[in-house]
Amino acid sequence: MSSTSNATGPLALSTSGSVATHCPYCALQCAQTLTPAPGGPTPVSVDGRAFPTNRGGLCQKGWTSAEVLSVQDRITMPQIREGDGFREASWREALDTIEFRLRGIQAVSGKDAIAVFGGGGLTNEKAYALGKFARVVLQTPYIDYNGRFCMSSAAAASNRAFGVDRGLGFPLADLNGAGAVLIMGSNMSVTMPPFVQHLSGVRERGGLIVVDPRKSATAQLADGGKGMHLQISPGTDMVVLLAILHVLIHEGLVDESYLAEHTNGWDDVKTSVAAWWPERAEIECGVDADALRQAALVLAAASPHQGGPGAYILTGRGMEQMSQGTAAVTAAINLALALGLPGRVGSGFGPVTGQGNGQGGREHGQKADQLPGYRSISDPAVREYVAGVWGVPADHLPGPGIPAVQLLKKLGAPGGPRALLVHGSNVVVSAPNADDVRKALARLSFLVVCDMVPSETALLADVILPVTQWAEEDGTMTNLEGRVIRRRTAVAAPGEARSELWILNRLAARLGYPTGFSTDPQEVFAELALASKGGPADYSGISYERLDAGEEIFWPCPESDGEPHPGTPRMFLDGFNTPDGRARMVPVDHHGPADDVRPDAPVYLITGRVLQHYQSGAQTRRVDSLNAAQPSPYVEMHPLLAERLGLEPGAMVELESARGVIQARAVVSDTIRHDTVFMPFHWAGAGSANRLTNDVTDPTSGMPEYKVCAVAVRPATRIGATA
Ligand SMILES: Nc1nc2c(c(=O)[nH]1)N[C@H]1C(S)=C(S)[C@@H](COP(=O)(O)OP(=O)(O)OC[C@H]3O[C@@H](n4cnc5c(=O)[nH]c(N)nc54)[C@H](O)[C@@H]3O)O[C@H]1N2
Ligand SMILES: Nc1nc2c(c(=O)[nH]1)N[C@H]1C(S)=C(S)[C@@H](COP(=O)(O)OP(=O)(O)OC[C@H]3O[C@@H](n4cnc5c(=O)[nH]c(N)nc54)[C@H](O)[C@@H]3O)O[C@H]1N2
Ligand code: SF4
Ligand SMILES: [Mo]
Repeated sequence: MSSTSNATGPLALSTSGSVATHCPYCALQCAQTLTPAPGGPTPVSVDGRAFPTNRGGLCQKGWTSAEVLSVQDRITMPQIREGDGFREASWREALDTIEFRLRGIQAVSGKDAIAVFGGGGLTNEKAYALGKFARVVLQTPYIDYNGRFCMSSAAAASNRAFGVDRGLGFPLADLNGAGAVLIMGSNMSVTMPPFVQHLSGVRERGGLIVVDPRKSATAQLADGGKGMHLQISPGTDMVVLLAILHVLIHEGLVDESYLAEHTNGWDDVKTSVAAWWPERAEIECGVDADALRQAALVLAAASPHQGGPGAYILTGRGMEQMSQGTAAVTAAINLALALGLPGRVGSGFGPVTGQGNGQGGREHGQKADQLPGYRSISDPAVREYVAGVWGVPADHLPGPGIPAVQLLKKLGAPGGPRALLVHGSNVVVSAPNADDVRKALARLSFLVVCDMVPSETALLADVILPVTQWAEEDGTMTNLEGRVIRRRTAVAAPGEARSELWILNRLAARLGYPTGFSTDPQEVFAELALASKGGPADYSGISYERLDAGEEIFWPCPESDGEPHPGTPRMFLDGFNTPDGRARMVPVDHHGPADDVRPDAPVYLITGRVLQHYQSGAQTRRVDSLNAAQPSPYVEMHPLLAERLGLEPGAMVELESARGVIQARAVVSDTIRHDTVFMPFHWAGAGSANRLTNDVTDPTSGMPEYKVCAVAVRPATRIGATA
């Protein structure tokens, strides 16, 4: 069989065959130009391309992204398990096997016995096709995806407050004019380096406020009079937000007329923060009461109702990946509303979306309770409409499933799914309480993983299917601003790697749906646009023609009879997406981490990222230069803690939580609090951070509490000693 053919050809920009596309990794989706380089060290060469978000810049991962196309262990043929290893198989044999096993499991255990796990890195087209495949072909409620680990708390809070969730409600470049930007637990200097250009204006004005238990690279941007760093105790962001709102009320600095005109629920919120005076907050969050007051004054002075140039509140995973994540984001929204920021040009609120298509991934139906267009699978009218687009009766569609962590726990358990199809996630490294996840996968009767590389999760599969990756496929992605962008083919995929659209088409045909699953991304997009029509995430006015003509389109962009709808760069200028057009303010209170420090686990563990590695590391650990810069897992700790433990920098340290034990190298740095250690989660094996993390979840969003748990810390050689 020859290499895969992508249905839509590349958009050649020049005679050299260069192609305009975007980076495979994060939600900034930096613009790249790829030039085929036959015979070169990588199949294409990569250049940054001028674009409003990255302005030509790329980070180290972006510059080296082409190396992943031709890594030595790239999967180029289907693989079928044989004993402890795999043997190569033809597509026919692999698909025969999958059909036979899925049919057998369904016959014995019913439709609910098959589950699907998707990813926020999939194109809009693939995410849509996967959601449709689960509901129409497998008829299983059990589909969810890794966006649950990422954006679910921000999404739940935004949906509740505004009636819609689009990450940033404004173009990134708007940040340049702000007088104040409050960043709650995002480290974009490391996680999206080109983003930082848009903070230069606010830094010049001295208005950058970064809340992080570490003096992260982003917190350091506030040094030298550029702003403030509030070095909170882990898990106490909400306290900071409640105290700032308390100060604003006390000082008469809230935007009363905006609140009266555009919100409901303000009185209850006002009452709820009455008890959060700064001195009380200081005890909880460890930030000086005066610094909290100062932060409130900086934000107020920049806000439009005080005649300021504008203010923004941005949230990241540092605040959201908590068992109270939805409430914390709600507190941030309440503060933004009290300052009159959302829906005003030059001000705003927004979570910083993480994965390449973390936005589109949550709009087109991979989420357990959602159909395309960001609509509820429980809404009879929505079911009727989407089922109509899909050519099935509404009662053919299953009901809502369960969130990712709960789904992983249920795998192979009595009455739980017996088979799992994974598309775009490496859960044994990235899911919380990873040792339990590994056990759950082992309980399955049948595991299929689609991937480009043998990830740790793929290595546990019964069948691995080789897929195309970014430079080898056409599609669309939706970036952190809600801007829909084109991914374009620059090179053919190696061997027999196939697009997931083709795989889903073939499986659908075998399982009884010979039509309805197009392999052409442009056709899939047109269907997705139709399926989204009328929903909050309305793409019905967007087409490949418009995108390829160079139009900048942000959703919602409904279909229109007359002039094409221009899209919506700035949200809420005409009111919120609620029935009465007002934002809903909901009082929230702080309860702190579920797994709090105690005598046998006296140190907080917080987790996050380094510049060179992406997520579970499946891609970036295969790139030599990235690996050379960040070769192995580490534990960052304060010199005082290291001294107390008798640890030299570079020594091996052991961490133990209620869930597991890991060992990694100690990195000693005074940028972290004394009572806290930090670990990146990009590695598998003995230093895998998620063997320690807590799989408790937020009751509203299902978001796990990745960002904080309690650990004992000891030198790796001295078993039993604790800090
Ligand atoms: N290099 C790189 N870039 C990436 C990714 C990657 O894996 N690697 N992944 C992408 C994805 S999917 C995502 S979601 C984004 C994530 O982007 P970020 O949210 O910027 O990343 P994190 O490093 O997970 O967390 C940010 C910060 O939260 C801090 N933190 C820990 N606990 C707390 C707390 O209790 N409160 C507060 N306020 N802060 C806390 C950490 O110290 C860290 O500096 O990055 C995207 N970009
Ligand atoms: N402790 C801790 N854990 C965390 C976090 C944290 O901050 N702390 N952050 C969480 C967050 S925000 C996220 S987003 C998750 C992410 O963690 P994962 O869900 O594991 O994400 P990736 O590592 O990006 O895994 C993507 C996999 O899909 C493959 N892949 C890429 N593109 C495609 C495609 O188009 N099709 C298919 N089939 N495969 C593809 C890649 O090779 C890789 O193996 O990690 C979470 N885990
Ligand atoms: S910031 Fe994100 S999108 Fe930009 S080059 Fe780096 S990984 Fe790619
Ligand atoms: Mo993420």
